[in-house]
Amino acid sequence: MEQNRQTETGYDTAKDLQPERMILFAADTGDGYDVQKSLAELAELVKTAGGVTVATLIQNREKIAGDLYLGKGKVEELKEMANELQATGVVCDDELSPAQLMNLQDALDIKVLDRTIVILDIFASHAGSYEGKLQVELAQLKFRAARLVGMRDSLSRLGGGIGTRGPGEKKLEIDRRVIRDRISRLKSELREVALRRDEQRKKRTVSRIPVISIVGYTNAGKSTLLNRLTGSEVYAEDQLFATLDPTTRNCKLPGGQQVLFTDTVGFIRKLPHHLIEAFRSTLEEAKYSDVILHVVDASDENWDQNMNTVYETLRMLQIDARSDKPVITVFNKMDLLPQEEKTAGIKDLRADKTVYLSAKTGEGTEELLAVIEDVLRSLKSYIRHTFSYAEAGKTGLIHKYGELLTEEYLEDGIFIEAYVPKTILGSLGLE
Ligand SMILES: Nc1nc2c(ncn2[C@@H]2O[C@H](COP(=O)(O)OP(=O)(O)OP(=O)(O)O)[C@@H](O)[C@H]2O)c(=O)[nH]1
Ligand SMILES: [Mg+2]
Repeated sequence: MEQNRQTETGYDTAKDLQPERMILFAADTGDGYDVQKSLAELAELVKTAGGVTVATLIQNREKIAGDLYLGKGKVEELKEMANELQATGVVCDDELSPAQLMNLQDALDIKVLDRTIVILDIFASHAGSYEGKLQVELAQLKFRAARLVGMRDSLSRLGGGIGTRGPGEKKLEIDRRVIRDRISRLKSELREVALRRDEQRKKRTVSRIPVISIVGYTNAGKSTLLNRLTGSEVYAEDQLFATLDPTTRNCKLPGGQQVLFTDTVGFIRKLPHHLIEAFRSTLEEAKYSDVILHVVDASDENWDQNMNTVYETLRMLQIDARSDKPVITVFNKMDLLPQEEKTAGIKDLRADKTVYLSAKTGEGTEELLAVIEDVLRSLKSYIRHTFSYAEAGKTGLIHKYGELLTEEYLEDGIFIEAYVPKTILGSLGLE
């Protein structure tokens, strides 16, 4: 898919540039964090942003250096590597401070980026909707404003993302005040979009069709699963953050019940703070759902860490998975696992239900649908009651929102056996 590419500095850069050759680097402070794996993920991010990784460099050190992030000797080594490999830039796996960024740029004399810039860059090029574009711009500006603190003439060195040229004279003219004004305009525009979305949500709530939100690490297969379940053709691609805009599709469960599935932006470790703030209303989709469908790529060797990241991000968004609403964890891409490894040791103790499937082949999706029906039923109460004929309105409610098992017209009233949503028990006088 041809994407409109608008990078950190606002230039359209997709067309004529050679892929940037990047060296990735990180410090290993021995805090138990797997730096090797994190760099592998960073390489995926760089690839998605249109660059190639030509080498990686890790330094073991107890503390991150405040001035250069790495030690002086290591920076020298990085410089030699860059010369040798004709690298056009370096990418740090952590977010660099403005001082680190400038000092490194001085020392290396090539483009210096970090994980946050790369992620912002990807979001910028993948944003499709009006809201998505506003959100990305807001995140970029807030990020830029934060980095402007204490900087004057070195601004031109903040050369934006992969494939991006320096900001140029025009950008230098943008001072903090302009940025601040633009930020408040964007915020008010976003508030309006969010209001409109709230209204849509309310309509959905009134219709009482259960909403199931699909969450998960980026590239876990969320959109592929949505397509599989609802027969739609949402963009799904082997790249990070393919989806940024929430998409809702409806689906009829085998038992006949209508449900809505919502697919949205994926999570990742170290999701930039400004992005979370800007994308809050998008990321919070899950808050307004009845059930959370957590998709995990079981073929990723970091599946358990990724799972934790998703739960942590949900917590950060104040979505208290499980205590609020049921969680169904879907271990996806089972087709990629060798037969003997299937399901062995792969589990999620935090989920209410677990399903193993392949969104690609479709194997296991019937079971998932059955589990969804089961879980939705657990959100309902079983009732057996005879309503007087004067209460016909109540039986109407049951027809509309419940799952009717028996209805008999007797002398003294209407006998009903049904599953009804717990939320309408009050209106039925049965609480
Ligand atoms: N082998 C295999 N590949 C899968 C399966 N499900 C998804 N994929 C592939 O995984 C990649 C990512 O799938 P998406 O559906 O775009 O993943 P996503 O979770 O929506 O990703 P983002 O929107 O980028 O966060 C695509 O290349 C899919 O074809 C599966 O069950 N088996
Ligand atoms: Mg997707």
